[in-house]
Amino acid sequence: MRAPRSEDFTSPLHGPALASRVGPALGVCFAVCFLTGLLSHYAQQPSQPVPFPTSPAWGYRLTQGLHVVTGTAAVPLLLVKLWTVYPRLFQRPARLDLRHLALTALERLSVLVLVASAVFMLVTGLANASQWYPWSFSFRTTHYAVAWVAIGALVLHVAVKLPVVRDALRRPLDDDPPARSASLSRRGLLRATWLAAGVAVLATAGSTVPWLRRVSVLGVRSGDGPQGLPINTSAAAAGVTGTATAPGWALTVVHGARSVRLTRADLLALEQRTEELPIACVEGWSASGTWTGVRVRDLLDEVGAPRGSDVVVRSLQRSGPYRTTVLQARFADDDRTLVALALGGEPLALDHGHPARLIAPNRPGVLQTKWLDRLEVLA
Ligand SMILES: Nc1nc2c(c(=O)[nH]1)N[C@H]1C(S)=C(S)[C@@H](COP(=O)(O)O)O[C@H]1N2
Ligand SMILES: [Mo]
Repeated sequence: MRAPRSEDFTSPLHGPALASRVGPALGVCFAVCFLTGLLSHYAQQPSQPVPFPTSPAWGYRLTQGLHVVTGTAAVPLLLVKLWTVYPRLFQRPARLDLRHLALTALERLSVLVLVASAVFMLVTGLANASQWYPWSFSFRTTHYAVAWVAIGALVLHVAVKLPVVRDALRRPLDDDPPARSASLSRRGLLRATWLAAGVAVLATAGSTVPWLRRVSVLGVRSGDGPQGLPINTSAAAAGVTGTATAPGWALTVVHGARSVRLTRADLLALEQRTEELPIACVEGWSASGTWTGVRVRDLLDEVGAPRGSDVVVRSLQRSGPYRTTVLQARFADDDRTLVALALGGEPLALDHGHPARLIAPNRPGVLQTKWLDRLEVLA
């Protein structure tokens, strides 16, 4: 017995011919995933040097949908890519001088970092999209930090491999004689790869695209939930069933020494506005709703808050990362931003945030605070 060598892997499915055709598709998925991920991370920063735009209202819905769809499509692409190149792991260094050995070791290390970080990104991303958290670290911070490692290693990898890719793409796909016992041709594997990526896209895109819902077996919570809208955290899970249904509930709006307390009846007596706005969850699902309620700007006027003020939004929830959010001035001043009291013409369901919830255009779902308690204007 001896350890395998790269020459032992004779299948035409290994090597640059396929790697350089699957690689670019994988690179595009990673690039789209990285850019949309940066955007999503920035959108969730409480303080933003460059204010995040409030228009188009469906912008975050599109970019986060793309994020999850390209990440899912990357899974079969990465698996095939690894299959095409793994015999290189067994390649002996061509020469035994120190400089060559060091370069080989460096190249392998960079590939190791790339593969490990890419697998980490896809596994944590998919787990998060299916609401499974088998870890104790903060998902967003870690997923964001490792993204930089992955993209850095990817850029290096592309730069190093560009000549090999160019050379392989110049040759026809089936340039060498078919292997005697090959049960699958290069063309065959390539077709199967595009098909698998296409199926992955269809299976998740329905979380964003309503008419794809029926084929989206992997789409998480696409059509369910009361009032035709999915639920992420229920009132029971948030521990607010009691406080959210208490007859004494009132929304407090505070600006410095001035404050008002508005019961649901008080809020319903104010001018009501109706806006069509999506909930776009970071997990990739999104759905549009017709929301009716009071403009946040009208409430801020009640306590004399000037335009351009950030607002801290607090919910009745006592623990959990989403119980308070910062509503940046641009969102607070946007005419479409509401304290919603109704959804689809019916009073807001308890799980959608009764007695009142925040809804703003082009804002990550995780910041659309439910079960409101207070709005505090920041100085
Ligand atoms: N107070 C509070 N608000 C919250 C959450 C939460 O856990 N607590 N979850 C957020 C998330 S992650 C999403 S996607 C939306 C979902 O709103 P929906 O359940 O009405 O569809 O509510 C947001 N508002
Ligand atoms: Mo969410």
